[in-house]
Amino acid sequence: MNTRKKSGVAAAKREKDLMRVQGKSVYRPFVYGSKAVLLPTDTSKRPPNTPPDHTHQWTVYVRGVDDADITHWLRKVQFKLHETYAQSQRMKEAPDQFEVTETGWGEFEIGIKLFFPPESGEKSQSIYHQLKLHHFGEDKEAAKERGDPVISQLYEEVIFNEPAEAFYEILTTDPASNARAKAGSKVAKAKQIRSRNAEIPEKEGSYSHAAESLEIHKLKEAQKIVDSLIAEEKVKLTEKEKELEDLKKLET
Ligand code: SLL
Repeated sequence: MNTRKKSGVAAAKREKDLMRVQGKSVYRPFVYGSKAVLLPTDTSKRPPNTPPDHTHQWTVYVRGVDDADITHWLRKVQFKLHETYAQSQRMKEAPDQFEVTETGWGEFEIGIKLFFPPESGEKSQSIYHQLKLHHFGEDKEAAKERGDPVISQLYEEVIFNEPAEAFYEILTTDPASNARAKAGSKVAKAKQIRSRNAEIPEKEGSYSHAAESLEIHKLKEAQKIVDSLIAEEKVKLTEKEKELEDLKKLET
């Protein structure tokens, strides 16, 4: 009897937890991509048992912006490699880093499946990353010359529309980082604020407010050009309309 009552209470709690927070959308930013370096040809300097035809070592990853902790909303990541790799599906679960390091010779598309905490009630989401081993873009010759690693990284955001109550709690409070912050670590506190905040970081950085302001400035400039083009077209249209009027008058 008692157990039935208890399970009834638990079921009611589960139901409440899965209720959705109406009208709220929570955005969580992250970066994903790959970094590749050339392997030395000297076998003594290569990682042990590297097949002779492998030319590069690479890492594919999913991370928080500026390495912010994202494990409260991202629980597991599955990387689907090319079938030439043994066990091509690699599941990475926190506290492991969400990354896979391999050696190889070719570029291919990597499937990345994001898994959210069970209490979120959210389905997994898939994204795709094109592994890059060779330099690309404008600076590619110079980058190759310098022997830079080949980095291909993208910024992305997961949107949780009307998240489940329990998940909304998790998204907006983090007991682990709260505890660290309480323990007096300034870094932990700063990290907590950064990772808890759906906003773009204030500081300098590729996804900062400074970068955002620049982007807004560029968009405003572009808007001005578009506005002036529209104004020109309007003038032309008025002229054409007048011409048409005149022609009509001539006809009658
Ligand atoms: C290509 N379509 O032809 C691609 C396939 C496959 C990459 C790339 C190593 C596999 C192994 C590897 O680099 N596979 O361990 O043998 O470029």
